[in-house]
Amino acid sequence: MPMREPGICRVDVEKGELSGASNRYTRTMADLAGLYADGSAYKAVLAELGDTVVYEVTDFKPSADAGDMIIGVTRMIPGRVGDEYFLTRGHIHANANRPEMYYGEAGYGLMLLESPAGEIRTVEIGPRSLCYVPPYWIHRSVNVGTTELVMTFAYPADSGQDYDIIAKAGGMRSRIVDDGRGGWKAVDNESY
Ligand code: S6P
Ligand code: ZN
Repeated sequence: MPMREPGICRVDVEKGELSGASNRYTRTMADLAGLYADGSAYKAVLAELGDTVVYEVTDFKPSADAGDMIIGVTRMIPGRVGDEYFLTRGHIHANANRPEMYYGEAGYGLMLLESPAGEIRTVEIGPRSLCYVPPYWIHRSVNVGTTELVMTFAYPADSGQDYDIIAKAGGMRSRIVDDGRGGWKAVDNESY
């Protein structure tokens, strides 16, 4: 393992980004086609949002070596498509036995997790809470609040992401929707 220089990256909670990040990627609603249950609501939100960034990831990746680590920030705007809260694409790590942690910086969200055996878990993430994503679990972030959700994350640098696992299954087993009282509830995904 080569030696590397120590470093510091500042989490800019206001901007929802990692200052000095080496990578940035963004997702607009157009990039999220097919993820939401309500197709006509999706078209309406797509027209309304245009090129607005729905979520953005900034990270620092020192290397892709096993034993190294990627650290970064995910920022997601609040909103719903029909009754379904805004979400990330979601994935399992390509090296599936790699874990991850998420730390809530601002806003209220949850991590929707699904195990290989089909178990579903929802872990609420608010400021100063730390979510553990165990190895082998598919994970997707959902903004169930009314403000931007900002989370710091860290995971092994050789994890990789497999997005097809969700696409091939017709989504995850559950969807996170408005419960009619300003909160959220998990319901079965009928396309699964
Ligand atoms: C990567 C880690 C996060 C997500 C980010 C966006 O393993 O879980 O950096 O990439 O929250 O989600 P997604 O599902 O679009 O990659
Ligand atoms: Zn991940």
